[in-house]
Amino acid sequence: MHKLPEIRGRHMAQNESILKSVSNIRRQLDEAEQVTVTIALFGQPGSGKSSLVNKLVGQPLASVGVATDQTRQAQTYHYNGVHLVDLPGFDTVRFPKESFWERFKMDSFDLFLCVFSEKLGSAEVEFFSHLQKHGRTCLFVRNKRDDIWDTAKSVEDLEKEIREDVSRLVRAQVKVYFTSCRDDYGLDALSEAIAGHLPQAKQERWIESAKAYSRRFLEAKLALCKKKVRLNAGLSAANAINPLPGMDVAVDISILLSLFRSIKKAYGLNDKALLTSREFQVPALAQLANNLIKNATRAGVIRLLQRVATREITKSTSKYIPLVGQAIAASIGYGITLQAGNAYLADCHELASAVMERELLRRHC
Ligand SMILES: Nc1nc2c(ncn2[C@@H]2O[C@H](COP(=O)(O)OP(=O)(O)O)[C@@H](O)[C@H]2O)c(=O)[nH]1
Ligand SMILES: [Mg+2]
Repeated sequence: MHKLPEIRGRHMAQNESILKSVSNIRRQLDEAEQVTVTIALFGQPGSGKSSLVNKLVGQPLASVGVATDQTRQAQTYHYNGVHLVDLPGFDTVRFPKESFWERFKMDSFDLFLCVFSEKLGSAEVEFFSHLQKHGRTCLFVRNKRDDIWDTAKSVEDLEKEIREDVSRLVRAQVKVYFTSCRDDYGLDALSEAIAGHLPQAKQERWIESAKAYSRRFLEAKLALCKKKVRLNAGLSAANAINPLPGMDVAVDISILLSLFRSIKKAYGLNDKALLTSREFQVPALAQLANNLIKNATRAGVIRLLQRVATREITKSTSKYIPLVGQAIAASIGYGITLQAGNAYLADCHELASAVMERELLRRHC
């Protein structure tokens, strides 16, 4: 009996520590959720800006091949915290250079992409010099690399000429990224370069939202999602409001549900594509694709949790590294939700990797 106050004291301390960890996790997740990446694309109509927008995020956001009116407004495309802005022509009658900067809030962009497919125009050169003056970062993207061809010269020589020509025109030694929206050439290097020019938090937003064109990028997505699973597992276990039938464990299923959906989104796996795209209908992948849809429902989350719970309950929970606060990490609810989250993530990663291997194979054939 005399031990009671001490135990109660320990309980209170534990509760306090849980509350503190929960608010820490929530803050971390909220902060990450609010991070956005805003990238401007500029360049001649027909150079492939709309195509690049779609390719970079892997979603059909912009209409391709639509003759663009140089005097129109800026066009913004949103995907999962990434905003891609197709800027109108610089220094036109409607948007003269004097007011362009303020009008299109140039200071709000994280990065600029100058997209061209022919000789760089004088408007692009002038706009770049404004960007330089304001200390803004601009990457040069020579799109339609598949069109670079000459009977007398190699593609490498032609690329070198283009690089030298751009550097001469903008009077600076600049790197040129060669891309093709037709065969996906160079999209991996461009996307990685975009990530590399962003500060840490924005880099994570980019990695989460952009389409992966390399195994390395896919691995970076995996690492980010693992971190998300860990944090959400902690939150779900601490928020325990849904008892799992037949088990002495409760978790917050809605947290896991939205976690699963955000993982699916990070891998660009939307339900419509999973159900209809030929990509996922090959026998080896169809079952996996189906599971990803089924498991991202309330019933699916519960099923997955129960499956891992039976296994986890018999194991010691002490092995969990207390990354999200000692008390939560030691709980069985945390262990189960962590395992379920990682199982869902592993399936998404496996499917995305299989699709990427097929894409890489096609590209190198
Ligand atoms: N061959 C080739 N055509 C491309 C490439 N990127 C875009 N296109 C085509 O070029 C045209 C203009 O593309 P679009 O993205 O609408 O250019 P925008 O006017 O700059 O937005 C369309 O017919 C595209 O299909 C590419 O890398 N290679
Ligand atoms: Mg366009």
